[in-house]
Amino acid sequence: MEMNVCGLNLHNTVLDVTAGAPKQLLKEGLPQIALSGRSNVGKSSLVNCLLGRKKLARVSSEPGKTITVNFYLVDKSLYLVDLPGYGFARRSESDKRRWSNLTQGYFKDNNALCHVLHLLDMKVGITADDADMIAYMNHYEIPYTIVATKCDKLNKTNLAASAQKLVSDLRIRHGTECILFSSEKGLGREEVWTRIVKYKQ
Ligand SMILES: Nc1nc2c(ncn2[C@@H]2O[C@H](COP(=O)(O)OP(=O)(O)O)[C@@H](O)[C@H]2O)c(=O)[nH]1
Ligand SMILES: [Mg+2]
Repeated sequence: MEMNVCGLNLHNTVLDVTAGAPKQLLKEGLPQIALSGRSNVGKSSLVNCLLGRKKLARVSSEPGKTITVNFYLVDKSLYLVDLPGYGFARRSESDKRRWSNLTQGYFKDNNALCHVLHLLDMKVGITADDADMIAYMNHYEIPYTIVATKCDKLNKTNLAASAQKLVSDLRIRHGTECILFSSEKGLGREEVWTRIVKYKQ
């Protein structure tokens, strides 16, 4: 695993802040690239893959119980921000409220946010909750790129076409790019890093 990408030393990565309440959120200072998506889309796995660490972010087959925003400080130069996942029907009303408070609190007046990587599982497609999240980002003019996760599960020959089809969905902002990704295979890791470094400027 390459641990020096785009001039960043990935050995120098720490989970700097875990925010469970809006007042704990960082919204200024170093540039932030946020990761959003439904629970189980492969967000923690992507964080681990990008940072070259097996267990920095907790991967689970169970829906995440903790609703927190995790700020990973990368080589003292940027934050990768892991937003809480959404879309679990079994979540209680109070959990949903906590999710909304924290997520909306994060986006509101955030001077450090540069770009969002929105994860979609290409096999699952755009769920109703994804559509809400995307509509929110469209409305507030938050810039985003789609990352199609778990691409190792799909037929290689159709990947590019499936990605194109995904981002031509009218609910996604016109002209949005889609990066094919697999944490399992490391596919797309370099491309995601290239975008992160480009967008953090
Ligand atoms: N086949 C495959 N499975 C993956 C990949 N990324 C994550 N998963 C699996 O999907 C499940 C949820 O992953 P996790 O990273 O915890 O998702 P999160 O809830 O979005 O943080 C786990 O069982 C992972 O092993 C991938 O690239 N390929
Ligand atoms: Mg997770």
